[in-house]
Amino acid sequence: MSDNAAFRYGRTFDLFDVDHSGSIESSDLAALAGGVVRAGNVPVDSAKSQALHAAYQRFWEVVAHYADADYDGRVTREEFINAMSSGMSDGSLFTESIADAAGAEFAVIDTDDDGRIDLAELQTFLENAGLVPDEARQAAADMDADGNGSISTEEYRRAWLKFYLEIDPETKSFLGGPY
Ligand SMILES: [Ca+2]
Ligand SMILES: [Ca+2]
Ligand SMILES: [Ca+2]
Repeated sequence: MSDNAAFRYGRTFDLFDVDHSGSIESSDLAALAGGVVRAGNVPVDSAKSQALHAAYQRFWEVVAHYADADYDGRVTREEFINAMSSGMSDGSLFTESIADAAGAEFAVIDTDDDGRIDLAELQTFLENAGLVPDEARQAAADMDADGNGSISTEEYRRAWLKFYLEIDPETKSFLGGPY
């Protein structure tokens, strides 16, 4: 495993271990989903919120399937990095579950349901998630790969897959953000 890969897997682990317990659990993914729902300002009992929670739990099940070597319901940093470096991240289950989760997130951020995320919608979301306005503006511009002023589902999905699967030591977490 290259240093870059180790860095990226560790960064992803830190993103998922929301409660800093030293392992990823189902409850971490529920907390992540809750944060997205809050930042998106959608009701917690809405269909969008429920779809997002369900997608994150499916993602957790995929991670546990590959990585929870001792079946204790927790994926330690070592288990996660071992799984990522031995094929989990190449598997279609993993990439499909990321795409699935990204689609559910997209729906949360697309507040007017027009099928695209306007830069203003994304900036509002990112600021709610804790970014300062300059960071949010930059992150939104970076995600708009074709520069047409809005984020398509494809642009959103690609940004996430790139975060997980491509080597980018500069990016500390998703879009520089805290979640
Ligand atoms: Ca944890
Ligand atoms: Ca929209
Ligand atoms: Ca675009």
